Amino acid sequence: MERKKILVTGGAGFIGGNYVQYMVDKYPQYDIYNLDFLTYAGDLTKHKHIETKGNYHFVKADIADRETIMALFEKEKFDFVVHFAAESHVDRSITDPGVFVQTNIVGTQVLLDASRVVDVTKFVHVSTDEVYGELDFDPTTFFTEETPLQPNSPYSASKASSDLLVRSYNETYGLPVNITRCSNNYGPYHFPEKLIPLTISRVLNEQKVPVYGDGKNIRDWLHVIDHCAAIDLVLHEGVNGEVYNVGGHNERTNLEVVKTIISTLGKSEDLIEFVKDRLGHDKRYAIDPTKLEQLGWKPIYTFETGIAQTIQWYLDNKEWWEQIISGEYQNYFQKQYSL
Ligand code: NAD
Ligand code: TDX
Repeated sequence: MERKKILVTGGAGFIGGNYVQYMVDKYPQYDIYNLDFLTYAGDLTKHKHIETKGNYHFVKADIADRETIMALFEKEKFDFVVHFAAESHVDRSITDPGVFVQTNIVGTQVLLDASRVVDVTKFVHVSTDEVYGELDFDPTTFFTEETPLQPNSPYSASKASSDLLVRSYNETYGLPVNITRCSNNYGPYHFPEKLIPLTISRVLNEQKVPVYGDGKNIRDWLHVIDHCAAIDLVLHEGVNGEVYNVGGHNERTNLEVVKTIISTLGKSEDLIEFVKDRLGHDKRYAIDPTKLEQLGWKPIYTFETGIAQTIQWYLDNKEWWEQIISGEYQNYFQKQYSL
């Protein structure tokens, strides 16, 4: 296979980090450039074992820093861009939306401009099912690629805006693009502000787990490695200009997820604490992945096998998440919850 230069933005975060490791291992003939600003969500310790491999490179930069990004693209002339970098947490977007506009919208536009200048052969924009808004509890309804965009949180509004910019660069300038819209991910290196790693880490420490509202909201869960494989497939086989939904039909209420973790760890459900609901809390997400399946994608994990693997990973990698929850995270947690 031909040598290629791939820029992965946000490769120090959860999904981008897993994707970088997946690509470095799978494609020794590709040079993988991880560009990340190392915000609170970025951490490079996860890449210690690939740093010595000749095909991994790291660049610290803000995607919204136009001058730096333009200079980097002109120097490296990337073949592919896979764009993960974003502010990703819905609760943070409710308390501080400004940085979501700056990173998710302005930052994406800077990357699109730079990609045009060097004629990248594919720009994959990693988006989310949250841009479609919410579904009601009718289990026969799903988000398809044709569902209208109706984002409800500042986070999802910023992602929908970036999706529209990506679409417009394809229509207007002919930049080759794909947009992927995945459901909720879980797996190794998930930052412990999100429901699954927050629950695992708190249950292991015998601390209360905050469940918003009545716990009946539904999310459609996918193991991060299945998401990485989907993005790899879209990068190589995706039809120019197309959107692909990614999901594995794993709908669970939040309460079911929390109870599964508690029982796997052999702890008491008394740890559950119902707290006030998230503002504008989307009721249900559920993905119809038919279009991606037709491209040849199939997930390897069920929710049961994936959550078991993930819980074991958090048991085996305590030092990674303990170092996170002992730092600045404490201030965030105190402000967000009063447990
Ligand atoms: P994350 O918060 O774990 O990681 C984001 C990464 O982006 C971090 O390493 C951070 O340092 C970096 N970053 C933030 N601002 C930056 C900037 N201005 N310049 C450069 N780097 C910056 O996020 P994640 O959960 O891994 O999500 C990655 C992408 O996948 C996001 O675009 C998100 O919208 C999308 N997504 C996430 C999920 C999910 O369940 N987590 C599902 C579907 C789609
Ligand atoms: O403490 C909590 N208690 C709780 O009940 C937290 C953090 C969450 N929740 C609920 C809210 C949601 O219904 O659990 C569900 C999942 O919450 P998050 O883990 O914050 O994920 P979500 O808001 O669904 O968004 C995630 O999936 C789509 C990612 O963070 C996004 O980046 C992605 O686009």
